[in-house]
Amino acid sequence: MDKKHDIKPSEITPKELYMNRRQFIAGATAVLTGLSSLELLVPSGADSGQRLKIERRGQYTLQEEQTSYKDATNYNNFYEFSTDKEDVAELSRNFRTRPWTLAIEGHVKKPKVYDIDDILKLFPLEERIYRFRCVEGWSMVIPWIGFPLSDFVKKCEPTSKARYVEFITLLNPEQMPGQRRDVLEWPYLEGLRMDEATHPLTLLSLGMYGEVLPNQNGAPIRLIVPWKYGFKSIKSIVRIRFVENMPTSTWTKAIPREYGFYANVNPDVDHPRWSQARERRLGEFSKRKTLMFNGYADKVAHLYSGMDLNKYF
Ligand SMILES: Nc1nc2c(c(=O)[nH]1)N[C@H]1C(S)=C(S)[C@@H](COP(=O)(O)O)O[C@H]1N2
Ligand SMILES: [Mo]
Repeated sequence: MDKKHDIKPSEITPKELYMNRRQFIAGATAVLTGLSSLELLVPSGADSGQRLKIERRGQYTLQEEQTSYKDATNYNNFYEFSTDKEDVAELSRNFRTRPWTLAIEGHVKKPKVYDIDDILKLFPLEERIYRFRCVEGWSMVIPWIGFPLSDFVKKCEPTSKARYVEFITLLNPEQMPGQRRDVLEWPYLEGLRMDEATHPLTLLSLGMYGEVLPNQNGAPIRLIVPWKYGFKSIKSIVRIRFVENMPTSTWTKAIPREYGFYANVNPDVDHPRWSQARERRLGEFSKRKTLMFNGYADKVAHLYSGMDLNKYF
């Protein structure tokens, strides 16, 4: 076991509960004093379907046919709720996404615990239509709403020691029934190299199809890295940590020979148990060819020049 990166549930739960309680008190105080805030407009986060305001023109957005909202919201990998993709929507229906905080930690000059509604006010949102490819062989085209992670990274002022960024999902077995089982090690973890994290394609997403993220798609805030397999796009993030050494990722730790840290979409490097050459778009019958870096090679291939992609898969 990799001790350094092994976060025990006991290290996280009490603090998370503490933060949530504090946020709850802050919200209640706002109600009593008649302060209006976005938080009051979005009371419990159970308000699925709330429209999000798009404030600037989306970069790198595709002109490709979008996956239907129904398919995108009823076929989900989110093991915190279920390993059955068709059960996640129902099991996450009452997931509470308010109050919600996102902690920035590690090698930064500006560590801080942000309230999700303050994040919504701080960063102008844009819509970006991206391809999304799961390592299992299905794909989608989704109109995400969010902002570049690089905007947030800049605000945190990472020091020269920050070479990687680690992302951590909420740990809350009471709300997330899948976390009561040992199917994966909880909380779900992911990581990116600093240049990947600050690449302009990399998003923090808070919505899709014009609305706040449905719970099953990773509400209230998730990562989107469109040139990598879907498991890198970690959902329901509560913590972002700037670190010196390559962090682990849940899937890499679970099965290292099948899921590497990089996880770049690559039709030429097969998964040990299946080919990655083709994919099925949700809603389509026949398969299509998988594109190198999921079609984003012209924008990201340089990040990996000189690297053996068979070794660093
Ligand atoms: N916390 C967390 N994030 C996660 C997962 C998960 O199980 N838990 N599944 C990943 C995988 S394998 C995929 S393909 C995408 C699915 O995202 P979607 O449901 O929005 O299509 O989420 C990724 N992020
Ligand atoms: Mo996936």
